[in-house]
Formats: sequence, structure tokens, C-alpha cells
Amino acid sequence: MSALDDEARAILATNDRGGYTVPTHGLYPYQWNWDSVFAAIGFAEHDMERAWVEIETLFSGQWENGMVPHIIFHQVDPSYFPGPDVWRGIGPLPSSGISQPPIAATFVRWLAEKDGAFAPRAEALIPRLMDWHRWFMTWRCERGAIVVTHPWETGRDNCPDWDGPFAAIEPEGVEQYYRRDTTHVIEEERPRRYDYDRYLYLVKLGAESGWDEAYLRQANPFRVADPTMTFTLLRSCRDLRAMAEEFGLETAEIDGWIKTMEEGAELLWNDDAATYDCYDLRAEKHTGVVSNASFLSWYAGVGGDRMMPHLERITGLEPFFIPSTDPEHEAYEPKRYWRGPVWAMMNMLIARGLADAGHGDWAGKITENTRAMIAGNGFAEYFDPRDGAPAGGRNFTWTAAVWLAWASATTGEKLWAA
Ligand code: 9WN
Repeated sequence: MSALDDEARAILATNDRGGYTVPTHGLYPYQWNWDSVFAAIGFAEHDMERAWVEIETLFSGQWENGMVPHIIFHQVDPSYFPGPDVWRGIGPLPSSGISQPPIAATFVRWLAEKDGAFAPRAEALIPRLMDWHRWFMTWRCERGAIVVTHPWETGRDNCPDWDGPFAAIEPEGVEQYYRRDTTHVIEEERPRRYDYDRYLYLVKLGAESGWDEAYLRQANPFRVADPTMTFTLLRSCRDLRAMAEEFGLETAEIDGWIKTMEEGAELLWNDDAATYDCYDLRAEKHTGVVSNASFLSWYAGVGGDRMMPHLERITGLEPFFIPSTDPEHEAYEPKRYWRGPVWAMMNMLIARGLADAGHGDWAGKITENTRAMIAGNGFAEYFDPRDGAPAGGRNFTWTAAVWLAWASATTGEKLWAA
């Protein structure tokens, strides 16, 4: 155990609200979907029971239609906007009305394998995971790829992939609002007002429809097939299938999902730019951005080494990688959120995929780079690729968690070590 390991554990403890963990105090005072899954693997290094509770609390917010919301508002807190009154979720707990990258099945399997004593907890979650994945396949699968109806759903809120789709949206009817994020973090590191207007326009559209997916399929001007969603769901389906098999459950439905997405991933392949990117279904065109999500193709088990030339190029551009946007893209902004900075938890997923595909050397390179970045700059929300400077929120749950579960050289057994 190193001093940094202790610090990471202390961050998880400080952000623990009892049953769920906030991403960081102040800026994000609620339970976020994929943040919680990362938190769980951080807890798993020293407290397996607490790790399972984190995931179970997340699923306590699952809607009747299977959707697991991207935010659960356990306790109203004025330090975040938009809150439950704006979202008007229709689930058992106050929540948002969209989901987030479905990484849970992969990490439930990881937890169960780490300590077999907890296998019944994994088994109990399988029907919940099935319902969630089925929701995606029913409402959000188009031409075999997973589409989003709001940028927040991908977790990559303001990446340049949305610039084209957003230019086509006139955010009419959005009432006067007061952002809280820029009271916690400097404006240059957050999305612009232009983006927020459109974020709120799309929330209003969904909330006024009562989060009616059939209606939104027709009416939502924002409908973009996305690699984060498609690749994490495909990977999660593979892990869900492995668990189902282990418990002697039927796998035919999951097999169908896997086949659909393996074929559908092709929609995300942009031949001109030789990359996976987003596909805007309203405009019928690729977004043309190499992002960190593009490199999740190995994690999903699709495309072989198609992304290798971009990986080799991009990792040679700045000292710290993988940047959220290609530094050679005109929209690259090294400090602004998902338009350039490095996100440690994305690196963990990318490294995992590379290791699985037999690229242990690359996985090791990304692991060491991330280790140095965090060790030198602390547990920030994200980092400037040019010098590793910390940006966004501090004492951040997912950065601490992936440190403990993956990037640290000194914490416990690492099933996911490169
Ligand atoms: C909106 C909590 C979340 C992450 C997202 C990240 C950011 C929220 C925001 O924070 O989004 O969901 O208000 O900016 O983009 O990936 O889950 O850490």
C-alpha cells in the first residue's frame, strides 16, 4: 500500500453517502450510473460487501421498462442543475430520464470472479441486467448500433461528435436557467452555454413526453449512434452471457443481441477517416471524430486491429493519452471536458480491451501512462494531455477507483492488470 492508495481509499470514503457514492462533493451530489460501477470496483479492493451494495443501490432506481437512469436523485441538493423537478423521471426513485454507458454487467462479472462467495449477488442481478439490456435493444438499437437521444447519455457530454447534430437544433422554449457547474469549475473546463441550451431543450422534450421512447424515436431531433454505448453494451452482453451460462440460464436472447451488435458496429465504421465514430441518423452521416470511445472497439471485441494506426498516431502526439478528442482535429481543446482531456476510467476500459485482444504491450503502456498522470497530478476528474494538469472536479470517485482497481502498482490482486 502506498500513500496514494490510502488517498484513493479516503476519497471513496469521503464520497460515500451510504449505499451509493457521489462522483465528487458539490459538483455532482447524486448517484451517477457508470460512476457507481467504477466506484464499486474501487471498493472491491478492500470492501466487497460495499462494492455489491453500490451496484444494488443503482438498480433500485431501475424503471419498470428496464431503463437504469443516468442519475438517481436520492436526496435533493441545490448544488446541481438540472435536478429532479426538471427531469421528471418516471421510475421508483426520483431520477433523470436517460441512461448511461451500460458497463455494469462486465463489472458484476468481475466482482463475482474476484470473490466467488458473492456469486448469489451476481445471480440476483442477472434479470435486472437482462431487462436493462433488453430496453436498449428494444428502443435504442437501430441498424444494429445503439443510439442516444441526449449527449449526457454517452457520458461524453460535449465531445465534438455532437457539433453537427447540435447545429441542426434550435433550442426553442428553454426557460431561463442558472447553471451550477460553473460555480464549482472554471468555465474553460466545462461545456459552453450553447451546449447547455441544447442539453436542456432535449431534457424538456423528453420530460414533456413522459419519457415515451416510441414518441421520441420519431420526434427527437437528436438521434446518434454512438461507440461508447454500442461497444460497452456489446461487451456487457458478452459478460452477461458468460454469467448466464455459469448459472445454467438460457442464453439464446443474449446471443441474438450479440450478433445484432457485432453486425451493427459496422454502422460506426467511417471508411473515409478509417475510424469508428458516431453516426448521425437524422443527417445520415458520420461525425468524423476520432475520440477515446473509438478505441473501445477492442473492448467490444470487434474490428480486429482496425484502430491500431490511429492508436499509434495519437499516443505520439501528447505526453499523456488517450485524449478524448484527436489532438489533430480542429475542435480539439485540451482543457475542455470531453473535447480533449484524458479520462482515466476510459483508459482502463481501452487497456482492458487491448489486453484481451493480445496487445498486452499496449495495455501496459496505457496503464503506466495513466499511473504517472494520476501520481503526478492527483485524483482529478480529467487531465490535460499536454502536461497532465488536473482539470474539472477534484477528489474524484472514478479516478480513485480505477487507481485502486487497475492503475496503482501496489493495491491488491488485479484481475485486470495488463
Ligand atoms: C451530466 C458524473 C458525470 C459523468 C459524465 C460526465 C459528467 C454530467 C454533468 O459527470 O456529466 O451527466 O453534469 O456534466 O460527462 O460522464 O458520468 O461524473
